[in-house]
Amino acid sequence: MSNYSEMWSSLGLNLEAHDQLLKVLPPTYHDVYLTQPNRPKNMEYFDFVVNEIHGLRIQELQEHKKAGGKVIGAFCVFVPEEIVRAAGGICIGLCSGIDIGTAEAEQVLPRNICPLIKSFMGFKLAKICPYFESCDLVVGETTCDGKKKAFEILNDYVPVHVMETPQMKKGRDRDLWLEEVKDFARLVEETTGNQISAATLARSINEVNGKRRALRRLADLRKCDPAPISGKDSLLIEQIAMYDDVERFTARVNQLCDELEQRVQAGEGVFPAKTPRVIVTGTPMAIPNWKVPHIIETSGAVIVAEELCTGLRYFENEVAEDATGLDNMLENVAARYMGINCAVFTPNPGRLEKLVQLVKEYNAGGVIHCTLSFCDPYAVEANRVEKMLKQEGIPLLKIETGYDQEDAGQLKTRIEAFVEMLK
Ligand code: BJ8
Repeated sequence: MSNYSEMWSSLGLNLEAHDQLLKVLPPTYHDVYLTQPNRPKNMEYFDFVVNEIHGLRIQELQEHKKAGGKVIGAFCVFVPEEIVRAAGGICIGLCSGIDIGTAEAEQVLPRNICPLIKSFMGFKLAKICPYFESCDLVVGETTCDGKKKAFEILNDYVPVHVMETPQMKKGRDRDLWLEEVKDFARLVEETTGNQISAATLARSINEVNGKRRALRRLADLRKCDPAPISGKDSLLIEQIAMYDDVERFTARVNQLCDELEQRVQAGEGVFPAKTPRVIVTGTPMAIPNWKVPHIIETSGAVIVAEELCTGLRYFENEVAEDATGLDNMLENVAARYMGINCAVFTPNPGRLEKLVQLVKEYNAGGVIHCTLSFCDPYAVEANRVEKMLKQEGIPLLKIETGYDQEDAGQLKTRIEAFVEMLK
């Protein structure tokens, strides 16, 4: 990475702590990613993006801000990116997947809280995330209790707007969500100083749908046996989707898919044909949380799909593009997001049905349910998942883990035994 020290200090980062973070990433990335055999050539772009994770993209955000643009950060896939883009802003995902800034986070949060929440709080309090420091506004949501209450604290350090995400999917919940989306559009207009018009929103919907279509194309290619790309590489792409430039990212994913199509035609894959195929489901795996996928794919299985928010939940539904007026477009935007099957909804049958459907479509032998420690919605919903998969005769392994590596050996033993059973 070139020397970005001046930019990082102008953002007010704690350079010493930030250096520590940047030292951890390259060796981990090397071991997890660069040692994989038969990687598609077009993964080079995504390697480059990770290599420049706190460099070039941050520079782009700063240039955007210098030209009068605004940056809006989000913690959940419920925040409608198309609205931010329609007002000329850039929307970036802020969820963090690494144990850092823990001491700072524990000054304001209980010790026993989901690591994802602790991580984003730690990133802000320890001043080590240039994405966070680039934000003019951050957007939280009332999904789980931990996040909801943490946003009150986060608001002491950065302006936070909280969207009320419903807990059910009845008519009145949908009405509430539509109002939230409209309020958000007004707030984005105020923040950016730009009005959202039917034309800008239509273009933005189309661009973000384009990103979703490219990711779906990639997902569809993973239905083939042998799998033309690893689950780890696919997860990485899904993580990068949250913060890279939309049009460039879409073009690169499509370019990768062209290569993967050729691989499929030639019968080439990253693992031999008939390698046990698994689907991962549960809490999101924010960058750089690659622990469980790495263990799975070094234990004799290939991950063929992620029923995660860093996965299918992020791109499986599109915003309908049939509306003409602004109001109808906002209705379409709101409706698309209500299709996300997060475990904070009760009941949440869509997620269970989807999982069964995915196992068939992707010809998977089993499911690995992965919950972050102290995440009640997913840990409790694991019971419903287990019941449904049992009825369908689909093998399931349930895992609960955090961001540390302490349980890596134990997880490997359990995952190897599960994969052996699938064989
Ligand atoms: S739509 S999954 S991104 S809320 S892991 S913080 S739920 S205690 S992240 Fe999520 Fe939106 Fe739902 Fe997706 Fe709480 Fe659980 Fe932590 Fe979680």
